[in-house]
Amino acid sequence: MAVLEEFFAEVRHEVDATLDKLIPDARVAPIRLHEAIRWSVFAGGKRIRPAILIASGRTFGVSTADLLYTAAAVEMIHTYSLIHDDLPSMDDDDLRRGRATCHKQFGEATAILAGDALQTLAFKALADNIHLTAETRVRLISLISQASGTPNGMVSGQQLDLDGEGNELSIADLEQIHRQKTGALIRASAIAGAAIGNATGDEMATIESYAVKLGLLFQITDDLLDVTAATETLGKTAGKDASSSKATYPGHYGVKATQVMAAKISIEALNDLSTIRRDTTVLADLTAFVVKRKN
Ligand code: GRG
Repeated sequence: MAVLEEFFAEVRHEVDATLDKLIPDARVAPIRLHEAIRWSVFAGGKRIRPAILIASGRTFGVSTADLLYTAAAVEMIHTYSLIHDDLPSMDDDDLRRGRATCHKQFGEATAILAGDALQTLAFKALADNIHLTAETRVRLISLISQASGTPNGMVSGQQLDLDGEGNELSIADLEQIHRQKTGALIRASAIAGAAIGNATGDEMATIESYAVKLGLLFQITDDLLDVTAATETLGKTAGKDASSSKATYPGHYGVKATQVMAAKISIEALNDLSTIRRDTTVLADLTAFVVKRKN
């Protein structure tokens, strides 16, 4: 895992430098908006989606430099979704990434605009990425807009989640919500790296199969952490799922059975990777990281 720690440190350094370049400086008007965006982006997120994208791209021989704009775009979309998810009209949360949520710090209207602006900055970064051909840029814009929008993307998953609150959901309903709300952007991150690396059709299908499992695993561990970890470790409010009557894996199966399920899915994800004739060590280590993560 020392190798993975080094990898994460490198991803954090490179992706944060790219984000810093792509996001207007806090001294540029309107200052309040740019301060709000930077408050949420540079609050110490794990950068797991950029890490997946970069690990996938490197698996197919792409240099980090050619992956950074896409990795930063995915992180900007993710951060916008966190800002909007925390709003009073959605999850109504006060704490995110270990600090006050964007609307608590800057007010609701500015938080909405910060999320909106992050989304458009993300698509600008994809369109303006001179490291890639025009054809690849358009392919990525299509992939990432589908993953973050509707139907079957993050926004539709969020709507299904809101609709399901307080209702008895089947495990199939729960999986559909997670596949869209959390899984779609993780899947797109892995596929984007492989697409930039011109992976073959078979390789793309395998990466997709792996990434769908990784996304599910990420959500299952998120549900487990909500029950088992403390607010200080998570940097967001623990126990939120139960207090807002959310359907979760531990709520449905119990903690022990959910842990067994996570171990089984991670083995299946690793099996997918073992069929690719490339060095997939970092992607495999990332799978283990998702299972063992503490926040
Ligand atoms: C508002 C359109 C819209 C979508 C919101 C991301 C999301 C969809 C909701 C967040 C609610 C939530 C806790 C989902 C569970 C999984 C998840 C996305 C956790 C947060 O992602 P991490 O752990 O966060 O990667 P960091 O802060 O490390 O980047």
